[in-house]
Amino acid sequence: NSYTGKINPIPSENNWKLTGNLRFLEGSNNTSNYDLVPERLRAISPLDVPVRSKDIILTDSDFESIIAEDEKKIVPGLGEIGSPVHLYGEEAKLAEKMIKTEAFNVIVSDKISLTRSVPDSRDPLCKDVLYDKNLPSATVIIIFTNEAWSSLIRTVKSVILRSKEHLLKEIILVDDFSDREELGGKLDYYIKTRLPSKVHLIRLPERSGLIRARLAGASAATGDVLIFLDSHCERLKESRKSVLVPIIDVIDDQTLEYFHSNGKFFQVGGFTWSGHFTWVDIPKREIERRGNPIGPTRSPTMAGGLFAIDKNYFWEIGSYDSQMDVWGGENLEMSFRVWQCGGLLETIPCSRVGHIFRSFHPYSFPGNRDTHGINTARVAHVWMDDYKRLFFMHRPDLLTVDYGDITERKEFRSRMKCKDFKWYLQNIYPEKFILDENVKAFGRVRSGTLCLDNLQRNERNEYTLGVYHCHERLYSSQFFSLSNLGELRREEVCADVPSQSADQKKVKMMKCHGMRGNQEWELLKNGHLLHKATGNCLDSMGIQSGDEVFVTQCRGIPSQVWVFDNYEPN
Ligand code: LR7
Ligand code: MN
Repeated sequence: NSYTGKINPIPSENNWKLTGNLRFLEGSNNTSNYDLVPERLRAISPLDVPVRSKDIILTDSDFESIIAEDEKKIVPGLGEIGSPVHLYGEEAKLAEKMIKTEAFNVIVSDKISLTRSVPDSRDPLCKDVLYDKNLPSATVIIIFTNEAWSSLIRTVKSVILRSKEHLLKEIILVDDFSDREELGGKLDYYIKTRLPSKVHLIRLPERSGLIRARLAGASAATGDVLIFLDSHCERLKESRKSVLVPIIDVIDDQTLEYFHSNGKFFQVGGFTWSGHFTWVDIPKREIERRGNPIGPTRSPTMAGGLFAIDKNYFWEIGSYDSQMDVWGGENLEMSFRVWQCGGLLETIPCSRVGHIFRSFHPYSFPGNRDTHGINTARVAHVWMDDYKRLFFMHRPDLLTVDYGDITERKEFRSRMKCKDFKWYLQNIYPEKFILDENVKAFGRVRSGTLCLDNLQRNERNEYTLGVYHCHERLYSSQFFSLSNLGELRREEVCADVPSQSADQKKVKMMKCHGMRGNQEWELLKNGHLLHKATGNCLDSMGIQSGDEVFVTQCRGIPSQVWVFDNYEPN
């Protein structure tokens, strides 16, 4: 067996032997789906697997000694039941250095057993659930590009260890053109010698991005259900048109501690108008609808990485937008598409998957393109109808970007007679605040030459409301709405004057609670913004661009007059 760091594919007989596990692909017949897969990814036959030239020749015994070295690093007992691992001295320093390239602590990961135990983080009620014996079989698809060795192998082993043998048809690893040495020949060798024969590896012939990597995995799958990293098939049997996601537990990026809440609390997926996935509380109406705390819980969107879907339904419902690059956006695309085209997206509370949340991407973005932004522009154009105005208000730069051709996706949408985005907002996500609909006023809020402004604060934290020179155009930082509930608000945060706070007069922007109270304002005929609970008015007296506004006694003076760009008639 040979392997070099070179990634230039040279087909050879030799390589086919290396990846003998790929043989099953010959038998897979996804004829009806196949044309949905981009041409260059279709040719996933053993002979097309990239082959390495022979600069460095590693033999089986070389691999054996490399693997033995890995095993020596493992400290038995460390990290068991998901406990944290702390490093000291030189090792801690080295780890810190490596976190800068890996985005998580590989030194710790290397020390933890590849089959370590994790806590059972499920709601205790889950233990009493009886599952059907006969369930559809599953293909687990794990994609990666230049991932660290030990965490990758631990992922595979945890799937094998925690799945019912007869339900796990196969695991398909899709290598999105990694160029790390250890993911080359060593991985082939490891799979061949250390993992069950149902573990297969697909090598993509070029860097394809996670969307096309998943498509490649899906096109090779032979199981009934596709699982992108988890196994919860029982529900799929009842309802074929469901996309199911687990509760995602957090594995700490520094200590690899497996965190979990008390088993009962979890959130579902939302989105921001700037095109990002967010977590939101389960709406009251949904808690009532699902009845049982461990029942499938509808989610407006999903995080994207971990889900299960009926294989045929995956193709029927439009698989993925294969023109999306590298990373980002495909999760909202799939979420909107599934709901708008008649499917369901549900969280299965008894299903848990841990995930290492990294603070940056340890892999390259070819061309340094903002793939998240560009992919999301595609989502906006295809799925969001007029509501894309709100996305592009946040990202005017993307209005002119080349986002490629979307004809096929639009054709899919009309062929499938998918519902529009308004329907989605009204029926699937009625809690979502629409900045310029069903509000009393919206846009810039002007007092002289100054406008209310978030002053670029991080809106996840509380901040004090300020003003800035009015922009010529309406940008997100100056977009405020006066809602029908009387909130002076932005997408998630509301102007609040805390009744007990020490600096009574400042206005805090904090999470909207929807209960009026300290977040209720009234727009008076004279343009004053009256804070109902304190009876004071919003004032810009004596302040400059960049300063904070305040509330004070209402006095009919110009600094208390605020003019919105738009007022709703009524
Ligand atoms: O070009 C690439 N090719 C790849 O194969 C880029 C990435 N990848 C692989 C990568 O090696 C990894 O295995 O794709 C996988 C996901 O990449 P991450 O781990 O960098 O992504 P993430 O966890 O930061 O991002 C989340 O959002 C993404 C949007 O495109 C994807 O949907 C990810 O799968 C998704 N991850 C999750 O949903 C896990 C839970 C996180 C949350 C919330
Ligand atoms: Mn991830």
